Amino acid sequence: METKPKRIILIGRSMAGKTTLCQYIRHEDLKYHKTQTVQVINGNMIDTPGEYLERTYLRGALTVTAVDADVIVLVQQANEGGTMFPPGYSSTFAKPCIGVVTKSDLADDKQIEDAKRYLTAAGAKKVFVTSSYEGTGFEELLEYLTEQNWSLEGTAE
Ligand SMILES: Nc1nc2c(ncn2[C@@H]2O[C@H](COP(=O)(O)OP(=O)(O)O)[C@@H](O)[C@H]2O)c(=O)[nH]1
Ligand SMILES: [Mg+2]
Repeated sequence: METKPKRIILIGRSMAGKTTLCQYIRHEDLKYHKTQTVQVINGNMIDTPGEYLERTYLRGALTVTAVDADVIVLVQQANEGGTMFPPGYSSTFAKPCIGVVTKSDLADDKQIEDAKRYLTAAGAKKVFVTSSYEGTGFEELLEYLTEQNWSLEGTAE
């Protein structure tokens, strides 16, 4: 089975948990060593500074950084109580786009539902709910990222 490395770019505001998410996935990679698929992810995650999203004049930098990516991951903290992602934001990239809700351990059900809704409105085709502290939600996320055919379901262009 041949897997082409997929480049994954994480976008989200400062403190949303992007770097922790990257680290967690790298750590999982050691655990799931037997599957080469997760290894494909390792080393191919592009973390981005929150300022790129928060400052309008820097948003162009995200578009440029994302040119090399295969999938866009919008990262939303579960208990943010708002979002930096405008509706339809994913259309900026014309790439497959998914959402990750982080820090579910800090949020109640309603907050998690709101966070999911923000990501869906931003254009995420699928949303995963995770906690890097509790280690929850990663199996589904990793499975999705390592599917052979997910690039086929991305935005048509
Ligand atoms: N409770 C909780 N805190 C988290 C989680 N993930 C990250 N954090 C904390 O949130 C803060 C910001 O995380 P970081 O990964 O640096 O965010 P970044 O700015 O998006 O890269 C740090 O203090 C982390 O320890 C999580 O799943 N649960
Ligand atoms: Mg960071």
